[in-house]
Amino acid sequence: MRATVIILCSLLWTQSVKADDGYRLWLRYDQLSTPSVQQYRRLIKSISVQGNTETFDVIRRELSVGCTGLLGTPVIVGDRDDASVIVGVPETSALIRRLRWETELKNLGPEGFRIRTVGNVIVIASSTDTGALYGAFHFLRLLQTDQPIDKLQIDQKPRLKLRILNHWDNLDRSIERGYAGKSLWNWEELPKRVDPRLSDYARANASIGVNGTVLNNVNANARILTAEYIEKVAAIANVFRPYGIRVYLSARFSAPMELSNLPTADPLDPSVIAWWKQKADEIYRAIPDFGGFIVKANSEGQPGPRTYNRTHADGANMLAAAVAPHKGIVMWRAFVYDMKPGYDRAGAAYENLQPFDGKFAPNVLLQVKNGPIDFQPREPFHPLFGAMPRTPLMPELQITQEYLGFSNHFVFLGTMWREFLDADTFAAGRGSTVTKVVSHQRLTGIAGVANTGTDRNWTGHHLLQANWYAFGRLAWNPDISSKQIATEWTTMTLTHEDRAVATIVRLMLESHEAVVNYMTPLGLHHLFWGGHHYGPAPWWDTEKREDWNPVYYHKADAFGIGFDRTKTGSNTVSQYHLPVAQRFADVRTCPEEFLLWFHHVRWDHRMKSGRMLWDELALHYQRGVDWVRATRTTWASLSGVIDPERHEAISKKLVIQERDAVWWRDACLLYFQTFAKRPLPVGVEKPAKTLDEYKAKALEW
Ligand code: GCV
Repeated sequence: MRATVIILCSLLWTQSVKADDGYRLWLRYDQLSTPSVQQYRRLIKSISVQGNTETFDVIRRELSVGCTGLLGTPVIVGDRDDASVIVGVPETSALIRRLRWETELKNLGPEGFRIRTVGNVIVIASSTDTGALYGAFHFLRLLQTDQPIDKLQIDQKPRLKLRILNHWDNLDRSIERGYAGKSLWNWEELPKRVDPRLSDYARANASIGVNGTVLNNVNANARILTAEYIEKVAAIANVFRPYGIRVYLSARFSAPMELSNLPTADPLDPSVIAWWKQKADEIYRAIPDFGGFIVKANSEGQPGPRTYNRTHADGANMLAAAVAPHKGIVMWRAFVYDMKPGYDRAGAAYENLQPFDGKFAPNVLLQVKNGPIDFQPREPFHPLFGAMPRTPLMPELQITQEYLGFSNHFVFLGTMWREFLDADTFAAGRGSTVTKVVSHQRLTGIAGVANTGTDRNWTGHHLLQANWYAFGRLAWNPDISSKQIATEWTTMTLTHEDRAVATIVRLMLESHEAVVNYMTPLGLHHLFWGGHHYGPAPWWDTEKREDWNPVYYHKADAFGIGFDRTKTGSNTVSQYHLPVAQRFADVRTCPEEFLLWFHHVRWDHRMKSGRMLWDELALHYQRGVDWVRATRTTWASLSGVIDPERHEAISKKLVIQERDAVWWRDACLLYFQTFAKRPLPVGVEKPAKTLDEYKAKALEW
């Protein structure tokens, strides 16, 4: 008897750890071996998807593949009324009509859904087929994460309306700040051939509630707006539509000049206004549900309304008027930092845009990066959040890891985004968190700069799929905990083994702090090698703009280190509401993780630990390295629980991460030591190379 059990167990084991290339992401529907599968088999005998749109076809396929795979028994999927799971909308399902849920479904909105146990039947209902699709994915997630399904009482709707991935993809298929291969959009082959992978991309997004994709880089090429490319974009839109995903484009502000030889791109010029209107009409003829435009204007060399002495609001509103008749929107980026020399870049976007609060058209959102500089490993929240109550603000997060070790370093970004969303702006008193600010506007949304590419595993590093997943889950519900996201993702993607799940989740939750420790602890920022932003170069001072140089940000000198943003410095701390501004401005109350962001502090400043700043800084760097080493050991102990292919690929990445963490620690400490002129404290390892060696050659990825 015992022998049989063991043989059975090991059979299941081998099955669950067979090689996997990661392509299936979190949508792996391998047979479950958890106790709950008995209940699932009992309650899911047949499924009826009641509706005849392409989206209902997607639901049918997904539930069929998903349930058959997970349960390990064929599940009949049809449209009969006597099925054990029924999916539909009131118009298509007699059963759902009989339940009289019209009011509730209406309140849940077009993307919301209800999942209820009604007698012996599980009903997945919505007022639209897209909502039903989200419900179907939610239901599958319940099975994938071993949740009971006998008494279901679920009502859900997304908290943010626009949940959009921004692809910084160029037309030659390179990706700006992309580290997972080439662009998924094969412009040369389109529209004739559409890569089947695009449906898988759309499917993955739909499973986490992402409902929009900006196809091209915000550093935009005007060609995307030509008839030739609109046809290609339309072909992609056709693939995405059944999955509830709209396409959006980055619009180059000077396109009328580049494509039609207009003498100007002045947003108040009638010929320019007419050009954009015609362009919008042309796009909507090809793509009736086109989402709208995103614009990077007057930033890092991009054209914009300022060139013509017009305001950002003039530029945004002109485009907004062109798409408004089609219900399109404009996402105007707040990443604007051209200011007079000597100005603090962290305050520039606020200076440029806050005065225009209330001046933007109703279909414009201002897209604001989470922090005031540029996707650093840790930044305080952007002061524009809470400062523009009459303008919809849309956070922009960076899923791709431009400043976080590309696709080499394991860092779960859910915790970083949680920190940002939970930050209290005090805009309307205590509790005015970023989540609250951005979810209580007339138009709501969130954007994430994608980390996907043509790599077989999509994101270049298996564990970084979790960041794509986390973005979608937070966009759907910005209050969901990092632990929940990490647990869901791990269980769906890597293993169902409880202890292993707990271990991996712990590592995920610790990972961001660790990376901050070995890159930019205590509020340091932008210490990166110029251009590629991979390794450290705190000594860098040769960029043409002052604020592209690390020395501008850390300001290390014989006295101390850090950027004084208080009254004695740039005073951009005053852009925050009270009491946040006060708390950040006082060196005694400023959270230590932001100390050097807001203050220039003496090397021997006494920290909360009782240590002096220099020692504390050095120990943070060491702590980061120690974490990566410990993680390598922990990861090694998980071999056998995770399939060998992914286990080994992740192990290899951790080797690189350790090399890099050591490099970061040594390069930064050796350099800062030239100012601090103090020995490394006990517990910090001696650097492997000299400072000159670190300066001579960039860290390679
Ligand atoms: C798309 C940073 C990046 C740029 C990026 C820019 C932006 O500066 O380094 O690659 O350009 O942000 O967000 O527009």
